[in-house]
Amino acid sequence: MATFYLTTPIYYVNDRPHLGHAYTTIVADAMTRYRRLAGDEVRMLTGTDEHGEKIAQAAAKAGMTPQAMADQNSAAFRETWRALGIQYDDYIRTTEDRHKTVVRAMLQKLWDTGEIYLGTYGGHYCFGCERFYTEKEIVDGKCPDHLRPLEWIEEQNYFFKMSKYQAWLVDYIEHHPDFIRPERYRNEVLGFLRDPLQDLSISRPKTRVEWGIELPFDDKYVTYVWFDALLNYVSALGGPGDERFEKFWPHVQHVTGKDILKPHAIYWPCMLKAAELPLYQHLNVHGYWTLGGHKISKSIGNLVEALALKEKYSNDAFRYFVLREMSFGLDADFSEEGLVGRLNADLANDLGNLVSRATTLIVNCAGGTVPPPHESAAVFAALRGVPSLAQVFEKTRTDVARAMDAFAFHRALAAIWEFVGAVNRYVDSTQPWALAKEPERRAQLDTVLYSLAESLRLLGVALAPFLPDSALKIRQALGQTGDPKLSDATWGGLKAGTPVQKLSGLFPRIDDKKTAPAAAATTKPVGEDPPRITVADFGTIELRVAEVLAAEPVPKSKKLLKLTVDLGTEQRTVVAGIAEHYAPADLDGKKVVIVANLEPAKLMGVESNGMVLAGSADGTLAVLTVDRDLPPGAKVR
Ligand code: ME8
Repeated sequence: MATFYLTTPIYYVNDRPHLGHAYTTIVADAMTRYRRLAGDEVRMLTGTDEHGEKIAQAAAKAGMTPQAMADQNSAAFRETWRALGIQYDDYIRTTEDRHKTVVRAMLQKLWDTGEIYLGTYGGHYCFGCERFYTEKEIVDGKCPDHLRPLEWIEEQNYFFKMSKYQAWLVDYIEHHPDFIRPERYRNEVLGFLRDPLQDLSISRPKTRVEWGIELPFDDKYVTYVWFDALLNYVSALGGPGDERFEKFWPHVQHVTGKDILKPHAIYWPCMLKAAELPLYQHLNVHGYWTLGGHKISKSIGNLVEALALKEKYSNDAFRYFVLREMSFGLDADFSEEGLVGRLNADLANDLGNLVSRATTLIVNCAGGTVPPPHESAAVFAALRGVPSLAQVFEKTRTDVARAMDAFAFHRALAAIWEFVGAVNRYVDSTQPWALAKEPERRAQLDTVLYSLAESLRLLGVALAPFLPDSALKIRQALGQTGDPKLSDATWGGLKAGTPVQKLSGLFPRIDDKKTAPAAAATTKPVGEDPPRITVADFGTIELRVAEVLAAEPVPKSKKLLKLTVDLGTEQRTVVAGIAEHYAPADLDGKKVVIVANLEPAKLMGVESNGMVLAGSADGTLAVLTVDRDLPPGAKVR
C-alpha cells in the first residue's frame, strides 16, 4: 500500500473563500479521493494562514482584533469546504499552539546552527504579498501582483542564509525533472535562479508588526509570515519525531497556484535543507482563473460570485467544470456560459442520458435485474463490429492513471468521457429496444444489457473522485454498497441478478438561451466550385499528424489558440482560429492534422508554423483527428 500526503496552500484570513481557493482545494480533494480509491493510505491537509501585517491591517480596518478576524474567516473557509464536500484529514491554523511550537523549534535550531544572523536590509515591500520585491520583478514601480505602489523599507532584521543554497538548489532541480511541475514552472524557477539569490529576511520588528510568532531568541521581533506559513505542512504532522511526520512526510506533495511559486520552489526547499529535513516529492503548480479573459486581482468579489454558482448548478457540475476546463498548469477562463455549456453537453447529454437510458432499458426489458451475459459465438457474431467495451474501459483506466500521476485532471476526465461516448455509441449500434421485440434474440439482448449495467458500475467507480455525489447515485442505482475501490473496476465483476433502479435526471439540462451568446455562423455561401487539381498539385501539400502538447489562449484574442505540437522529430507552435469552439483543455493530448509546409505567419504577435485542419458547417467547427492511433509526424495523404 502506497502512502500519500497532499497539501493545499493555507489561505489568508483577510479574504473570503473564492473560486481560486476552491479550485486548488477541489484539485487536492479529487487527487486524494483518487489515491484512496486506488488503495493508498492518504492524508490531505488544508487550513488558514493567520499572521502578518496584511491580516493585522485588514482587522484594524474592520474594527476587529486580528484573532477575531482570523476566527471568523477561518470558519468561513471551513464552512465552504464542508458545503463543497471536501474530505480533508486535517485543518491547520497558524495561530494554533501546535503550529507555533514547531515554528519556534525550527527557528531555534536554525539560530543554533548559525543559519540565521542579524543584519540590515532596505527594499521595496508589498504589504499585500508581505514580501520584498527585487528591482527586476517590479513593474512600473508597482507590485506585479497587486498593481499597487511598493514601499521602501529599511530595518534591522534576522536573515536566513538562503544564498548559500543557490548552487545546491539549481543542481537539485536539474537532477529531479519533476520536482516542480508542470515543466513551465520548473523553467521559471531555474530562470529566477540565474540571478544571485539573496538571504531571506525572516523577522519583522514588533515596532512595526506585532501580529506574529515571537522569535525564540529575540522578543523584539516576530517571525516573517512566509517563514511561519510554510512550516504548517510540517507542524500539522506534529513536527520531526512525531509518528505522523515519520510516516507521511517522506511522501509529501504540495499543490499551489502560480502566484506563490517562489516561496514554495525556492524558500521552502532551502529551509528544509538547512533544517536537515527531506524535501517534498513534487510541487504541483496550477495556473490562474481569469474572468472574461482579465487577470484578476486577489480581492475581487467576482471570484466569490463565481464560487456561488456551485449552489445554482450543484457541487458536481461545478467540480466537473473547473477540473475539465483548466489544463492543469495553464490559465483558464471561468464563465457561467462555459459552465452551462459543459453541464448540458458532457453531463446532461452524454453522462446523464446514458445513465437514464441504460437503467430504463434494464428495468423495462429485464425486469430490473442484471441479466447474465451470453458469451457464445453466436452472440459475438451477432454483435460483430461493435467494439468491446471491456477493452475501451481498460484503455480508459490506464489513461486516467497516467493523467492522475501527472496531475492532469482535464486529461483524466477526457479519458472517462471517451468511455462514456463509446457506451452511448454501443447503445445506438446494438439497439436493445429492437432486440427486445424479438424473443429469439434474448441472448443478444441480455448480453447488451449486461454490458450496459457493467459499464455504469465501472463509471460509478471511475467517476467517484471527480463527481462524488453522482457516482454514489450511479452505484446505488446498481445496488452497489460500501466504499468503491479501483481494484473492483475490472470488467465482469458485476453479478447477474443484481437489482437495478431507474436513475433519470442526474444532471437536468439548463436552458442556456439566457446565458449563452448566440453561436456565430462560420460557413459562407459557396460560390463557384474550386478548380480541379492534379495529384501532383496535392502532393505539394505536406499533411502530418501532430500531437497537441499544450494549448493556451493568445492574449487579447477571442479567436486564436496557440498550440504547441509534437511532429515526431520536432516541436512547433501553430496558431489556430478555433478558440470560440474549443477550450484549450479540449485539445490537450489530441492528435490533429496540420499542413506542415506552410510559410510561417505572425498572428497577434505569435509566429505560427503550420495550420490545423478543421471543418465547419452551420456554426459548428470540428478539428480533424485520426480515428486510430498514429504516431506524431505520420504522413497524411
Ligand atoms: O498566498 N486562480 O494565500 P491566498 C487560481 N497564505 N487559483 C487562485 C486564484 C485564481 N485566480 N486566486 C487564488 C497565500 N488562488 C498564502 C499561502 S501557503 C504556505 C501560504 C489560490 O489566500 C491558489 O491556490 O492568497 C493560490 O496559490 C492561493 O489561492 C493563494 O491564496
